[in-house]
Amino acid sequence: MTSPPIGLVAGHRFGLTFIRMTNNMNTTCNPLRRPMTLSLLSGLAVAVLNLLLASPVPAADATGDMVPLAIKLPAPAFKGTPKDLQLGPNVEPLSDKPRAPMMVPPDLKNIAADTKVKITCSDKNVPADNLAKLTDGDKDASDQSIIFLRKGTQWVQMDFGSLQELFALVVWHAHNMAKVYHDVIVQVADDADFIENVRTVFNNDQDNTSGLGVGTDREYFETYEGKLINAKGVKARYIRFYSKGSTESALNEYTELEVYGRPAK
Ligand SMILES: [Ca+2]
Ligand SMILES: [Ca+2]
Repeated sequence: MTSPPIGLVAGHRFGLTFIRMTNNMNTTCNPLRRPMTLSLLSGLAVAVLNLLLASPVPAADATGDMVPLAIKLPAPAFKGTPKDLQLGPNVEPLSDKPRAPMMVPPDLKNIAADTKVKITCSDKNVPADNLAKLTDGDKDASDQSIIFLRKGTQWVQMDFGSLQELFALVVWHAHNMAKVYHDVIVQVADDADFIENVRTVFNNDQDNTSGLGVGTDREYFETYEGKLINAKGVKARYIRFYSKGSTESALNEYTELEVYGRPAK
């Protein structure tokens, strides 16, 4: 958006060349100086006219035909933050304004909600019907909407069955009170064991206590809006959502996960 349209750059360069050429001609006393200068002048006039007549580049071209991502939000369950909360050094302040929408391609859907998606997790004590709660559309802050994974670094994984192009992820751990989750990491891979072509989409584990690398993203407060992560069109079949407890509990809570994407071409 900051770079000038190509026509303007070309016109500017043409102008500079024109000035240099006329300067040279003034000093060399060329008998052809006058007609040449006139023809150059008329050429420049045509160029400027073309530039003026050319329709301006619409701003929408920068984002293509992107649309704002519509996310269905649950009711907020708390307001403000307690003063005695022990926070790390780099926590995003809690905003009291609604989040700005993310611009995405128009043909996306929440592919996590597809019944063919296979969901697994690192805690073998979590029954399969509990995992189904992660994509049932219920994002409520109440206890029965939340599933619990044991303490330590834990993950929830999705297998989409085929290569997908991922644009937006939304994560609701638990928004029943003001809390900050630790070691929130999202990775994608080409295999179920996360060995092949592993790419990190989000990582706020700044002290690397989960051992997946030093994260540069910020910690954040859990809210009814969930955490919206830009996956920037990364292509993958598998995705993993990591966490390592919160300021509230060593346990890992999950309420809902949404993945907005489309089949990769
Ligand atoms: Ca749910
Ligand atoms: Ca950490």
